[in-house]
Amino acid sequence: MEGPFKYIREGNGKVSRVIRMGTRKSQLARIQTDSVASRLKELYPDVHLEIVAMSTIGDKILDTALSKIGEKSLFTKELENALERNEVDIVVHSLKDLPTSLPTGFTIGAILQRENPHDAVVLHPKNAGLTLDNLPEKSVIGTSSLRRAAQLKKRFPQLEFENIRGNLNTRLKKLDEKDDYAAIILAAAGLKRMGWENRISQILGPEDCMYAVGQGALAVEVRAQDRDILEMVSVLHHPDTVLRCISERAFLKQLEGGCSVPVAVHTEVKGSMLYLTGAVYSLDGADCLKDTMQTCVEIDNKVSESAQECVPVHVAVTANNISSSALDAAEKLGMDLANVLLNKGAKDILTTARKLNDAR
Ligand code: DPM
Repeated sequence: MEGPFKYIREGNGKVSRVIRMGTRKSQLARIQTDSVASRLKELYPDVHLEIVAMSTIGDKILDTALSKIGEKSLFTKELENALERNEVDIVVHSLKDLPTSLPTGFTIGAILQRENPHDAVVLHPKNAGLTLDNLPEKSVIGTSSLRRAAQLKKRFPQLEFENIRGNLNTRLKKLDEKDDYAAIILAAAGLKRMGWENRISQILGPEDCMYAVGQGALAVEVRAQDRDILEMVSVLHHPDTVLRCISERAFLKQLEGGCSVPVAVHTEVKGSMLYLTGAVYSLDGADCLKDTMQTCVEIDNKVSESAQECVPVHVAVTANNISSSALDAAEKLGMDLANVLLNKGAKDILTTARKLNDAR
């Protein structure tokens, strides 16, 4: 039992490899990590999974809007340090929290089937039965997402928008126990994973609010050189989700946007076609550039050889078990759509939004 791997002798005398999974300490992060752990356990009954919990900058700074902290890998840095030091082998994230480029040495080895990617309205109990359309004028909606605020300000000008921070538990508590917010906006996927689906009073469709790049999908981050672990987690890839998310991430990357810019997307796979709608907004939503493009992502059987030296990576995702021509097409779709919007002035809209946000 040589090498960098840790092994354990089980009660029955059998020796199993130990796979350590790093997670943030928040309840959502734990639930997400546990769900990937149980998938892995089903697929590989012989591996011994260990869960290592740690806090990140994003968990520690609770009073500042995410978009203002300015730390790029807010929720990921401590976990990546642990990966690098071989203290953990796998880290589970919400894909939307992972930057479009990862530091050297890391890659996304799996993207799991996407949950509902849309945003949801959670009402203060006193407003039960109402919707964003008929809440009283000047009702305060809590969100610190520039993307949500920009789209909803334009669509519902009679409402007011204010920041709300903290993990999901904190936010729901702030909503229910105080009278500061009439409603808050959260990702439906997070609410569902927490078992709070019953708090969703309205799902926002694309005409109201398009979602964030990668929203609703879980991602497994691993060491790029760790071929064993990469191969092990690659079976978790959900091909349609991977193609959609690669196009979304390529769109964001080409725009040079991060997690703190008002950029939104909507994707669909229909047959062999991948459709991507992408948009950029000014902070008040008044300026908006939006377009839709599509490409063919027919899954051929030419999957890239995993034994080859140079493993292709698409916006930090390694997916050797998915047709490389489909991955290339998805990535190109995102870049092409971004270039269309950049030609119409997207850069100016985003630069102004960033400056105004920093000055607040
Ligand atoms: C990112 C944003 C937010 C999270 C920005 C955005 C929401 C921040 C806020 C990049 N990450 O969406 O425009 O409301 O102040 C986050 C959540 C989930 C992953 C929670 C949520 C769970 C759902 C998922 C925070 N990251 O958005 O309600 O897996 O997509």
